[in-house]
Amino acid sequence: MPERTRSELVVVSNRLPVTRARRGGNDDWDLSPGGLVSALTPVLQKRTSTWVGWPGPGSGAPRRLESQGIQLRPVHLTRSQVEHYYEGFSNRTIWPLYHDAVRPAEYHRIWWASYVEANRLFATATIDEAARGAIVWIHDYHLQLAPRMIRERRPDLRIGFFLHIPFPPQELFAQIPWRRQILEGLLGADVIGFQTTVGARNFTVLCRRYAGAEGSRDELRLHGHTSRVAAFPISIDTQEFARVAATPEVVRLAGEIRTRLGNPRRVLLGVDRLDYTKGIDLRLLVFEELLREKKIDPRDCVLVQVAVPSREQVHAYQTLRNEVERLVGSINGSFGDVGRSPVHYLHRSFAMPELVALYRAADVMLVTPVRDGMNLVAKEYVASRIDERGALVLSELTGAAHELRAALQVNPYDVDGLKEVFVRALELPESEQARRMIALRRVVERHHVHAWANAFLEGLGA
Ligand code: ADQ
Repeated sequence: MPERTRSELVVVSNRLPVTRARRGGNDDWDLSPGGLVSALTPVLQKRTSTWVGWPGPGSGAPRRLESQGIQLRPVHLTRSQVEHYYEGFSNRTIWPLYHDAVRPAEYHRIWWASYVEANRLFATATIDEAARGAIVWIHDYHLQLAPRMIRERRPDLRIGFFLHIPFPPQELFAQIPWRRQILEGLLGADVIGFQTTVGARNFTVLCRRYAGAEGSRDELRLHGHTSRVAAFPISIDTQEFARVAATPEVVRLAGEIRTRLGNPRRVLLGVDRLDYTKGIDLRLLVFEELLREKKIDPRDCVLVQVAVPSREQVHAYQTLRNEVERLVGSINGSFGDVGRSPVHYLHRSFAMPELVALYRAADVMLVTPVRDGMNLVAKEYVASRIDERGALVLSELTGAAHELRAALQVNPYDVDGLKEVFVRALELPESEQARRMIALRRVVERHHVHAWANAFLEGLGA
């Protein structure tokens, strides 16, 4: 292996944030835009640093990469590891279970074995990259065993772990046949961060019960090692959203979107990864019922639903896609007319300025997950509404609801409650829109993603 400098900071996530770009007949790798990348780039560029992660299926990434002064260390996974560790244990066991088991979690020993094996691969790559006394920041549910695996071989490192999704209560977590190993894996970290205090509390209760850990609510001890447990609610690059929202291009595009929709009186918007936790189907059912009961007039009200393709190899996601597309078809078939559709469904990814233009074009933003660690879309909508207009309908079952108190909050399982709040949002007087939006904007202005990253790293002693 060529000589290289080991890193003072190593970030580890399942996915390496890169996309392949072909330039002049050569393959180049760019850092993909996104909240985590924009939050961490300034921190990473301040010192020698490496990002460890899987470059994605069949990407053919070389052993080492570099982009914008950050070293990238690809972890290559076999087809079987992708199937068992990633699609299996991560996305069919942990993901549904941690989201209130809204789909049944499946337990297979072969998936677990692969999860252990893959965590070891990430741990080994991290150990290889980290300088003596370095800071290691591990992200998310795919890598819950890595903190302990790393600590066992490198006690000199400061290890942080942040979970982006909810951490479930005892009644659910207790199902996992390997629950003790997962808790012990996480307790290898010095700082363990969650999106909410509820998640942090669930974790401490479980560690005492199933891992034999001792300590208080925010400090746990196991085998002579102490971990700090706390909530670090993630946020967005608020300034960047506000800057993009003010550009003439986005203002023009927002106007153009409304024109292309036929200048309806009201535009409702949903923007989600196509995931069964996001409540897209519930939202469509409520919209359909309101149309049927003539509480919404399809001639002056349009719903735009943007759904980014996600985890398409997993059966539950294929079923969800079919269901969403069936509902869209049924609503448009029943309530549309020639040249006029009540629902505009876009199954693809958008560049950030286009997304911000959609946020600016929407009178009502619908964020209705049945469970969500945080939900950045809600925060992005608020940050983009520099005009202090628009209404945010927000599920109580998101992490964001803990902070965005001035949103129109709703229990997504309560169909009548949802119907009421949709109608209320559509008719919200401008003065109330402004009052609420000003309060919401204050939250995201004060608490942005840079503050989040700094708080976590300070907690780690960086
Ligand atoms: P996700 O489940 O992916 O994240 P979310 O927080 O809403 O959910 O983030 C989605 C991101 O994708 C947003 O930044 C959004 O702008 C972007 N996006 C959505 N639709 C898009 C489209 N069509 N084109 C381009 N971009 C699109 C997980 C957890 C969340 C937690 C985050 C961060 O499930 O609860 O908030 O991590 O910790």
